[in-house]
Amino acid sequence: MISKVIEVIKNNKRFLVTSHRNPDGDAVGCLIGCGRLLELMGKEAVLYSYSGIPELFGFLGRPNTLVEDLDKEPSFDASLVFDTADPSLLGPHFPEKPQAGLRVIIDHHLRFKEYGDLVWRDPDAAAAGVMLYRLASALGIKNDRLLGEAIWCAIYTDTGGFRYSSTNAESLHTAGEVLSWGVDPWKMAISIYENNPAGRIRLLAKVLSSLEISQNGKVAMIIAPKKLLIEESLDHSMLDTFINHARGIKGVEIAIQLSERDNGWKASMRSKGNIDVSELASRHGGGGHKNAAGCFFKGPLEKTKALLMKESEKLTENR
Ligand SMILES: [Mn+2]
Repeated sequence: MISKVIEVIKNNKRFLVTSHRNPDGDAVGCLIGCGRLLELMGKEAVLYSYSGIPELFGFLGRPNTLVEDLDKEPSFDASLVFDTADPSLLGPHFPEKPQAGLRVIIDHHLRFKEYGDLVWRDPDAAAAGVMLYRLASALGIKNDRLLGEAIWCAIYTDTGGFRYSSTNAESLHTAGEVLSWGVDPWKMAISIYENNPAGRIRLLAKVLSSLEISQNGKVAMIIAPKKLLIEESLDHSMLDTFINHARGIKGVEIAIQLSERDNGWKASMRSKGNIDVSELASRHGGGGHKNAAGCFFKGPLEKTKALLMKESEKLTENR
């Protein structure tokens, strides 16, 4: 499939590049990295992220090709959509044909809702950023620090700093390659993991104080009510990775974080080893990867908690 994506890039001029809403490091890395890749090839790229780019990733730069509104944009030859397994995650304003042109989906999720005109999927890729690197290699683009930083950010965050089960030979090899383009790994680490607003650490303390562990000791749950974010004037992206503390408990095999949204609770799930939380998430209309998945609940907190505790405990016992 990569050959078809390469053909589309080579044979066209004007592209829309986008990724999922509430973008993580992989999504932002792909957005900015692909924009840079196209620029280096002399193509025209417009970058769009429905919910903007979190401040955390400001160190990657803010390309002037990033737009907030697609309404007035002339048509595109093709849209390159990264890291998005479900079209609803593109936000309500994502253009339909013909404005969007050929819709090309580049994704690495295990569970995928069929959409797009050309789909290149590889669940073995540790990050969509690895697939972006494959594209760059195939197109002969290398030795660019800005592209390298974006790819590094994508892989580094999606593997949790090369710790998650998705870490493999290719992701490490790719990271090694982009380091040789001038990426400074310490600068990246500081920017991503050691650059927290103080309020985020207070928020972490409050969220962790909600910790509950199941009877069998294998499921840990933490809760992030909206008011805690409001107190610290922080957005939801600041909750990212809190769940790893819950998963990091000895004996815990599944960690769940419930974070309050306007009309319900977003459940993030993380697992250790062979437990597939994407299966659990997909039962409730969500999706993700084997060890990292999510879904949404409209119901009240207590009911959602009880249901998820029960279902997760069952998952840990059925093995
Ligand atoms: Mn990803």
